[in-house]
Amino acid sequence: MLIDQELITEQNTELEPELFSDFEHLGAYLERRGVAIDGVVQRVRAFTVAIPTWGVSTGGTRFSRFPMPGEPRNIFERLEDCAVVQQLGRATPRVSPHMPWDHVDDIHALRLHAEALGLGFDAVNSNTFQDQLGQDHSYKYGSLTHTDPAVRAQAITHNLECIAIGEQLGSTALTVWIADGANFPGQQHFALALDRYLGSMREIYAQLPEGWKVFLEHKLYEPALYATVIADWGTSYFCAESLGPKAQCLVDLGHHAPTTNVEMIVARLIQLGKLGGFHFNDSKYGDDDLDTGAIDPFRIFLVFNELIDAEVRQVDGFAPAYMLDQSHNVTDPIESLIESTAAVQRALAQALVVNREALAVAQETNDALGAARLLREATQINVEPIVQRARLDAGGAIDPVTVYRASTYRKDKVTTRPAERGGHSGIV
Ligand code: PSV
Ligand code: MN
Repeated sequence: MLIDQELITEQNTELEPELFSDFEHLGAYLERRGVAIDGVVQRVRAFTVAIPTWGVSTGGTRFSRFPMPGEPRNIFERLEDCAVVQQLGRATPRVSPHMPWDHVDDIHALRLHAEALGLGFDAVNSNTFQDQLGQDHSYKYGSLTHTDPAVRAQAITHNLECIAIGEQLGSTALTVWIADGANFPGQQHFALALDRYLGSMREIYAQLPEGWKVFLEHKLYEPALYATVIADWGTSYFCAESLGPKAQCLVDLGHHAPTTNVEMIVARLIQLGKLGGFHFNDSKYGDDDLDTGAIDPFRIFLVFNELIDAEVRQVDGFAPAYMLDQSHNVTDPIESLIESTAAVQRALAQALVVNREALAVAQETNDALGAARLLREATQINVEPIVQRARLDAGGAIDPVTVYRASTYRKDKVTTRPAERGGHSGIV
């Protein structure tokens, strides 16, 4: 055990009377509204979200990175920290690796290490947005869309390697985000670049194993500052549709212009049968990668409102993959990931208590205020006892951050994980 189980039990025993009383009160309140609290708890308990391996390291900005003492230095240590998040929160049993950041020679050993920690692997993320030491060709002017076929071939090969690694790890999806684009008007021929992307992606798609999916992740800008090849959900949808049924669109909440109606994009992709999954995070200005729900919890609720709507309507093939994609610059990543997981669970619980029959009536009768009230009411309900109960029932901590702070986990790691190098810049 990474965190002393005694500590969890001790704290849970102390908090249980208060939780049970709040839970009973909330149960009675929801019952009056026609919602059975136990059903909501079960749904929250069944929900899982993957953790990115890079999310447990201290993040950085383009100016600097301030490493945290005791932070993990390799994938094996990163998995340990992911296991702590899972031990306390019990909603994050899978990790999403990023290659080559998580590269090891013995992939089987990595899988066994994860299994011993009670973890499995989610989608593998490829990386053709950075050059690696000793690499034949540079991605400075693009990867899968590069004008030079040799560069494209190198990027394709890397993605195929990611699939091969993923197969050994027990993963069933590849996530492709490319940084390809242009900094200047005229620099890149828009149509030809997209053609080249499709050509490259077809080669990757053709090698997807049985039961695998490929997620296309769009992003408006950055690092390309004038135009990005896969900039929006429309382009992503077109590409996914052109590639075939195994290709789906991935929505990273931070990858849109500030006022974009992301929940509507989600609804559109659901309707078109192409919503593959999410990278959850929050932002105020750009792709800030802040903790989910830290800035605009209403937005994540509205996203879940669409997801639950799809579920209630039993939309064919609807099974999105959920992941957190955050950069923790000023917090202990373990704490941020625990809090962010809870924020996602809260949004789910709130979406589950929306009175959908009443909402449908309000929509059909053009009762704009009535419809808005139904959504607002759901977000005013304090669903915390549901989230806490789900965690407790699953064997986690009622108040995971407090337990983590009472533990000596990070302090111990400061000794056992001496820093390997100083701070450096870079968004990860
Ligand atoms: C790009 O900003 C992104 O959201 C992609 O998912 C990357 O793989 C990830 O961040 C990590 O840098
Ligand atoms: Mn992302």
